[in-house]
Amino acid sequence: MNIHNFSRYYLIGLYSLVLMSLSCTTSKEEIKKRPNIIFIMSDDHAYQAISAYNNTLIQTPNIDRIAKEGMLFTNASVTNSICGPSRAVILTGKHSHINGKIDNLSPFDTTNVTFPQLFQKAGYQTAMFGKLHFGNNPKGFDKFKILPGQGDYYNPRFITAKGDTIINGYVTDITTDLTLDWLEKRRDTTKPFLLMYLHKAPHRNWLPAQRHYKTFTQNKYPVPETLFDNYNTRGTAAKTAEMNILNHMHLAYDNKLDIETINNSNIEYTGLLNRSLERMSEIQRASWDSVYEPINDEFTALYPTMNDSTLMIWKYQRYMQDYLGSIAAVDENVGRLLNYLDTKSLSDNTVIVYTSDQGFYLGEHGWFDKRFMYNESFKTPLLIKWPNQITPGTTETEMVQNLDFAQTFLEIAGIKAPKDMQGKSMVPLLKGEKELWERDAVYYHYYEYPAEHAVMCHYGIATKQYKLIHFYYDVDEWELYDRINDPNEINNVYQNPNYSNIVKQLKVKLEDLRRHYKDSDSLNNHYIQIYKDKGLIK
Ligand code: SGN
Ligand code: CA
Repeated sequence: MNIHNFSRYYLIGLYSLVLMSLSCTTSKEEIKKRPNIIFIMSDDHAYQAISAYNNTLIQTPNIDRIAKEGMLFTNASVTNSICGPSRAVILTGKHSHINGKIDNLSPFDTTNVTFPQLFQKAGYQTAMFGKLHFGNNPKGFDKFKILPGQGDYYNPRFITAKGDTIINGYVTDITTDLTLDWLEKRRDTTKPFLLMYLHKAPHRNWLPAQRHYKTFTQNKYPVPETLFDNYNTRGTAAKTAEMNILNHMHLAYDNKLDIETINNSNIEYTGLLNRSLERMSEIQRASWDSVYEPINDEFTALYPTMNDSTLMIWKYQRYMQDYLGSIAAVDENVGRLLNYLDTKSLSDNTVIVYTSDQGFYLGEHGWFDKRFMYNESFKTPLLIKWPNQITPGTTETEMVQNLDFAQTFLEIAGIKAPKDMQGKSMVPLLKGEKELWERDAVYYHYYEYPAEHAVMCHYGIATKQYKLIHFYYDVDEWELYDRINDPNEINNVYQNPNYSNIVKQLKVKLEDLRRHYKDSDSLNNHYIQIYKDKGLIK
């Protein structure tokens, strides 16, 4: 090589190096500018208990702030209304029958690809704090501290990559402390972050923070229209479900009474209540007793005069006091987080999502718990704030599902979503580009049966106007609800001749959806066989 050629090659080499390093810096800079995402999820938080949706039960000013500064979804739902499965759908962007986590009984299959893994690969910092309920540890997180299983309200144990640790205090406050500590001290500030901040509250058995005992136990709440529903116009599943406040809510475990003094048949649940309180320190317990013991005395005096109706109302009030009391701490802590982001000037480039792993019954149809495709358990709260993208104070009525989170977050972060994810990015809705959004029906499938609360297996389709449900195990029953004319879903009009054409059309649509999402009777049989193999059913 002559000197001339040498300097030419040398210059070309140098130029490429400069270009390469420039493009690296640019992409690092680009990555840094990507929005942070904070996914806040509570466990069993009914939309009815968020004042942005309904202000007759509780005021949640901090959660509401997310909608005030962003978007409130009034038609968000889950694909399978139960904890672990909902979380698996969220992380994988795939229906339960595809990701394999059909119920709370089996562990999550960690060979599934989850969106946090993709975020981590793309240069995001990732962290998870609070409740996961998977039966194993999450993949794709730089840092996690999660509760084992359901976790405890008081002085809870946390699982970390380095082993378990017990943290004294109240779970909702602790989950926030961990989150703020990570944001403030532990993350790599040169990278954008994805943070999953997951509350255990207000899951059963609804233990509030000490500071809320007094005020909430004195409150009286409006009684829902359908509290005394007798399920006459519904099928077998509604009649046989074991989640009626009068008949299935435990006076001791749920209503926190020392029931041994009242009714011996409930003794085992006194034990359960004691188990949920036994983690309390002496001071915590004394504070609990000072508020809850007088309630016990009051009930003991009232009990002989009570009939089914007065007992139902009494139990409903007790249920609401503790359930809403445990939400008060969630709202305060969401406020702590929002204020932190403001103070640190992080709010402008952070997307904040507030949702629940499913909806919940607050006495509608006489129920507590969830699992059904009926309204209160199917619908989930969803509030999203994305500064400079979402017009503040917008209400969105389009049907979105927990299935859509993965692709939504990936699109926001500019990461390519795998082709086999089954949701739809909500970005067009968030940006107000409704014309780019197309969806006229959503699919649902619940499996965990027989199990606590005895909700029969069912799948179904919901459009904005109708809901068609097929209960297919132990019974073969169809139900149709006119969501617009019968929002309380009191009248099953499946047999009504006026709706026969609708039934026909919806069945075709349902089969299309099942094909589209790759669900089928043979897959049902596969899961039924697994239950049989485990001895859960005969
Ligand atoms: C527990 C509750 C049930 C609840 C399931 C599932 N019973 O088993 O009432 O339906 O969790 O909830 S309890 O006696 O342990 O409180 S989920 O949100 O985790 O799916
Ligand atoms: Ca739940």
